[in-house]
Amino acid sequence: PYSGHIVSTEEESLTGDVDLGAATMPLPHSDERRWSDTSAYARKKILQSWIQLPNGNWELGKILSTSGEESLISLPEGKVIKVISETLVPANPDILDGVDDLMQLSYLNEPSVLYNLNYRYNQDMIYTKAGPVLVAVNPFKEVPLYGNRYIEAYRKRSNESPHVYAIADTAIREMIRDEVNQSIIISGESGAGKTETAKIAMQYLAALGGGSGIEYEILKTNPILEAFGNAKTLRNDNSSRFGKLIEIHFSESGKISGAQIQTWERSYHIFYQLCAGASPALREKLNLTSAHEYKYLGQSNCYSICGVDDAERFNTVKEALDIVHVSKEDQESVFAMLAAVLWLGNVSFTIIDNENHVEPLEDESLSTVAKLIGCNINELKLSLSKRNMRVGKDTIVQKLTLPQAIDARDALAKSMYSCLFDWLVEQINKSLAVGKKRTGRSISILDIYGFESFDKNSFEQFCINYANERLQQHFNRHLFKLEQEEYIQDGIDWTRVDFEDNQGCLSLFEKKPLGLLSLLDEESTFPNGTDLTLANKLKQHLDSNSCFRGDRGKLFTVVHYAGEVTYETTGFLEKNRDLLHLDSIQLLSSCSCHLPQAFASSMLIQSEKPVVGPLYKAGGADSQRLSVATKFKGQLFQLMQRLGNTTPHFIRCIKPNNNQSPGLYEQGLVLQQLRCCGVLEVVRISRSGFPTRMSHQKFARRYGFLLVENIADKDPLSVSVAILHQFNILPEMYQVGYTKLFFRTGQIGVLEDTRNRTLHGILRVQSYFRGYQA
Ligand code: AD9
Ligand code: MG
Repeated sequence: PYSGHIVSTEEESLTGDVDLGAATMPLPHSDERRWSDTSAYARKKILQSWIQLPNGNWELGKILSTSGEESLISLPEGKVIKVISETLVPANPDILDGVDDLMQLSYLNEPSVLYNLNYRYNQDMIYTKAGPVLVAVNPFKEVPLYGNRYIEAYRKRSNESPHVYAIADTAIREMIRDEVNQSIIISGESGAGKTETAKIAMQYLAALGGGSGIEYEILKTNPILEAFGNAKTLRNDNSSRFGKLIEIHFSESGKISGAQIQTWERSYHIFYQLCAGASPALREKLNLTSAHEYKYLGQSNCYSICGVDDAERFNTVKEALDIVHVSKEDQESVFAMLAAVLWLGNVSFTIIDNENHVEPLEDESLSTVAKLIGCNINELKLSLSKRNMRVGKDTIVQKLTLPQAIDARDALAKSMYSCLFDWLVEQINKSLAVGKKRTGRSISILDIYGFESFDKNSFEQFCINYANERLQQHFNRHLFKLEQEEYIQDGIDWTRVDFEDNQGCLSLFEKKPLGLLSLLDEESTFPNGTDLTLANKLKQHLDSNSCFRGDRGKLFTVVHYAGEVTYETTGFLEKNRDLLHLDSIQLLSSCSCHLPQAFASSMLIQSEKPVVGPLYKAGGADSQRLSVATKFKGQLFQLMQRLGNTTPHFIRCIKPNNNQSPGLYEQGLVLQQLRCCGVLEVVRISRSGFPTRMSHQKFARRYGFLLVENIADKDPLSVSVAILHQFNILPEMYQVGYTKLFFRTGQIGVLEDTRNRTLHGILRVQSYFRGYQA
């Protein structure tokens, strides 16, 4: 029934050191992934093959026979089908089932990779290596892989299976050995397990570097940042709404001496926790009611998370705040700001004239906000109903319509919350500060949103994917460096190794003045700019770029390393302009409470000191502020600079299903993530060099007997070179190093064929004689 079904997959292959020791060895590494590329000999040896079912999933079949262009395959449930041999994808021998490094697979094609991860996942082996990268598949249940016994085993290196602990251990060792800072870069989709993985890594570092007590504080930053920075989303009950880099500092003796945290973007479990867990006295003071009463919290109609007790969590957060030395008074100010944000969301408006201008209703919400932030109620009213605009040297006052007033209200709430988050991180950093005695040694853990591609992609995906493009380049360059080191060490000419980089796509984003970011900023400054004029502008200037494609209307497509993503410009300009107005900043600075004042000054600093790039003048707005995209780019550059001075270790988290349920492994979903997080890219990169390596000795031993000329007494290098010549292997297909031979993919296949044919001949002759003797 599946006959003639053509499978289309990307090219891929395998790499690594080939060990061709015994005659019963597994098939050598080769890039044979299609039947047609498979040598005649290999075809005979391949007993199993992958068949793609109409639903896209791969199934393992036994090859019964092959005649002409068709093969008979038996499937597990006893069905026998006829398929076009072309569509078969070779499967690995059973002996390789569940290998702990994908590079050990003989056939490194997509179904084999998927199968291997699944095989391990079914046995709770959620970690697998892909060369230098650790792949972690989210178990969505507790797995018995953590805790002191495991930490001890990895510290002593008595357990060698892939693990986050092993990565953390390597980072510590390399930090001490090379005196170079390290980083652990964790990426993956929402809900894939990045934050959990980061915590597991921190746990290991704290266990090994602990002693001073500061490690305990560092671990306690997790519940605080999760309360203030995480929220329940459709895809993850505990989704981080911010990116986080935590830099853990070590003393000369390898003990933790402090830490620093950097974050980007933010949001909220804490609101629910506050509503559920505040003491009666605090409730009274903040005029708190239940979460149901707040408009900002009611938008999703979800007030609780299965298995989570918000009140209990609130106590955990308060304890953690004590531990990182946030004073009780400051804690109370923090809760007052939270309550103010909640009440602000309940402020409503009433129309005051026949031009639809509005002003806030003077009710409990408005008065509570004014009380909590310590401002005059009339000033609060003014700032939510009027806007001062500078036109040339004059200032004019504009009255707000309902949508404008709602925007102003929400922008104020959002920026207060984001300032609060930043302020909190600052307090934590003060508490964790290393002090003057900096040793310069650190391990940074980066927990950052992975590449995203949805049916509809907007400004958020645009920024996230741009960041991932940068991280991917960091990753590529690191792999390239590792490869290069090996080539140089063995004295071969590495300039002949071409690595395809993603620089093209990055330039599309960053080029000035004609790149995506510059054009976006330019259009954002035009008062008459719209989503459509932006789309047209991009198409007009970028259509000749091979990484860009203009589509109809507001759509455009970017060719990312992980695949094409089509973006829709709807909302781009608005999201890129920073909506907060000077009036709101002035309001905050007039408050009598210290937190709002601190917020106002940090907002002013932000708008006056550009990190990177030109100042952005919002059309019609009143203060000079950086565009969101430019700020994002500046932060990204700072991040890359910090990572640039470290030895990176990569962990890729994979989400095996979208239901957050254990034991369910969806092939299509996993495959798409393997592509996005660059695991298949590792394979491609290794393949573009000389991925097959064999020592001169091994090569001479294995193929020496094929030589016509008898030079068996010569040294392995001469024998190897003689073999290469006799078989006319083209010079561009191999390189001779000091200790090893390096081959392009597939080259060993020819030699293997000849070797095996010859061996079979010898065996036949031998068995003939044995038969004769009997
Ligand atoms: V998001 O981009 O912040 O929305 P993350 O951070 O990738 O996302 P997170 O670490 O929060 O995902 O993991 C999601 C859930 O998966 C957790 O709440 C756990 O229930 C589950 N998980 C992840 N890793 C593990 C693990 N190693 N063991 C057990 C896990 N459960
Ligand atoms: Mg997270």
